[in-house]
Amino acid sequence: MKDYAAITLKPLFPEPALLIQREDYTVLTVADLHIGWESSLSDYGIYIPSQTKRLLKKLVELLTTLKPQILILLGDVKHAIVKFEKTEWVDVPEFLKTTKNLVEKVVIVPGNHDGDLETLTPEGIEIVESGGLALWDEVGFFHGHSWPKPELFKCQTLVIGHIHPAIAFRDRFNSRFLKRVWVKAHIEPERLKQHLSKRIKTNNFKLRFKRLIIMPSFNDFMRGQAINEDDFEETAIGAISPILRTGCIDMKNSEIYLLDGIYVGSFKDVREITRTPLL
Ligand SMILES: [Mn+2]
Repeated sequence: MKDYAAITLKPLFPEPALLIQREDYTVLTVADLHIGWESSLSDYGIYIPSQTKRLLKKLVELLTTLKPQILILLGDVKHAIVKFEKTEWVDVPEFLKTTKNLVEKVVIVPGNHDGDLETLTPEGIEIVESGGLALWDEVGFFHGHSWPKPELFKCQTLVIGHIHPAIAFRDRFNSRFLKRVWVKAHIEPERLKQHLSKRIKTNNFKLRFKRLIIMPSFNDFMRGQAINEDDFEETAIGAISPILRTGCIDMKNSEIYLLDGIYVGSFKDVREITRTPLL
C-alpha cells in the first residue's frame, strides 16, 4: 500500500498565498499576478508607474521567510492578453528571474492571459500545460479558465485562480467596496461522475476530488469580482469557468473567508450582505 504522508494546505492569512506542506517539503502558490496591468491603462490616458516591484517585494518576503522548494504561479502571470505591453518585456522576465533565484523550482500553470509567455520566461522555469499539474496526486492546480486534465480528478483537492473572488460591502451612504476572499467549496460527486462520463472513460477511474479552493488574486489592484452580487451567477460562473459551469461544485454552501482569515459565512449568506447596508 502506498503510504501517504500527511499533507497540509494552509492559506497564509493575511496574504493571498497558499502553503502546501508534506513532511519537510514546502510548496508556495500564488495566483493572478497580472504583471503589467497598469500599462494597459495608458490606452485610456491613465499613467500609473509600474507596480511590479511592489508585487515582487511581497513575494520575495514570502519566499525568504517560508523557504519553499517549489513556487507555483497559478496563471495570469502577465496581464495583456494579445500583445505585450512595453513594461512586460522588462518586468515579467525580471520578476521571474528574481523568484527563480530564491527557490529550487518555479512552475507556471498558464492562465488565459498567458499566451506567448514562453518568450518572456527565463530558462529553467517550467511552464506546464493549461490542463494543470498534480502534486503528489493529492493537490491539483489549474488556472480555472479551461477544463483540467483528467488526472487532476485523482487529487482530493483542486486549486484554481481566475475568478478573482471578492465580496462587495455597502455602507449606509451606499458606498460599495470590495474585499478579496478565499472560497472553499465541496463537490457533488454524483453530478461530477455523470459529467465526466461524457468526457472520459470512467470505468476504472479513481475519482478522489472532494473540494475546490478558489484563490484570491495576489495582485491587490485586482480587487476582483463580487461573488455576492446578482450578475455573478449568470455571467461569471456561467461564462468564465467550465468547472463551475457544470454545476458539480456546491457553490451555495461554499465557505468564504476574508484575507485575514475571518469566516464571513457561506456563499448563500454573503449574498445577503449586498442587500443590507452593514455599517
Ligand atoms: Mn486573472
